Amino acid sequence: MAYENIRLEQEGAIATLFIDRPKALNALNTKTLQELESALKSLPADVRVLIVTGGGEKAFVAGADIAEMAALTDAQAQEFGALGHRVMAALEALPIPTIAAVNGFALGGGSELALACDFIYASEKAKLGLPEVGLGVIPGFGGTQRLTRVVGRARAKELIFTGDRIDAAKAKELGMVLEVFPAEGLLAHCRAVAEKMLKNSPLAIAKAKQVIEAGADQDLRAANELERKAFGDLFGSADQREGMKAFLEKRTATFTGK
Ligand code: CO8
Repeated sequence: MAYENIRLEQEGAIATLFIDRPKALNALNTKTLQELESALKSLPADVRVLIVTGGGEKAFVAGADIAEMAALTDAQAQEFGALGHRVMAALEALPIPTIAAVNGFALGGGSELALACDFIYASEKAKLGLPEVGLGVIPGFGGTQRLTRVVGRARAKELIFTGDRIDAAKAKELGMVLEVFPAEGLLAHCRAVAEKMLKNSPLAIAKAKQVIEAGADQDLRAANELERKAFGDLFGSADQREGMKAFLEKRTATFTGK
């Protein structure tokens, strides 16, 4: 399907989703969010890792589109916020690993998009932040909640109340970003990590992701119960049989995700 503001490129089982509206630093307007929603819903079934990054040289995503938001009524803002939340939730719910490759500005909705991925790698040029209070609003695509779960309440409050723009090294120190790479090496590194994951059982990865996500909002006892059940459920799957058989036969496993 042809999109205007995003681009999906697939190489084997790895897809790279570019937010590609560089003239507005990839700002998320309604059309871009709708395209993202549609692309995430119709991701080809053979995609097993998704990398999300920004088109152009300068930005991952410089936020929600301020020009569009400036004119919204309360009701329209609720709708716009709901659309953004749906996109972030759809990304988070994908049963495959998602990696944000933050290649430049990731501000407001841009940081929120990155935080909805499983983890974030950044280029040395990246600048992250949640500057919404400087516009008289608050993060509206899940930032108050996802950032807090990653960096803790005090750091999240510090970042959100100051609106500070932080560099990749600082974001790594806070645990928002896992690793920092020279700009030209960022996507290659993401792909190398994706290749490693492709060697493992997609079914087991999907289960691990599901349990990590669902368990994060529960107490330890309930969360461990989710793990116990998911672990048991994997027995009898073709991937479990193949993974263990391959180990015993001292060969590389060939997983089918079944
Ligand atoms: N929205 C719309 N247009 C943008 C945005 C944006 N977020 N960011 C940049 N642009 C546009 C600029 O207006 C400019 O357009 P033009 O060339 O037509 O003037 C073009 O992109 C290039 O930008 P700059 O000239 O400003 O480039 P600089 O290198 O000078 O600065 C910055 C880069 C620092 C990234 C700067 O553009 C900036 O500060 N952008 C805004 C960052 C920001 O505040 N982001 C947060 C937005 S609020 C948000 O994301 C809320 C999310 C939840 C919404 C929930 C709604 C219910």
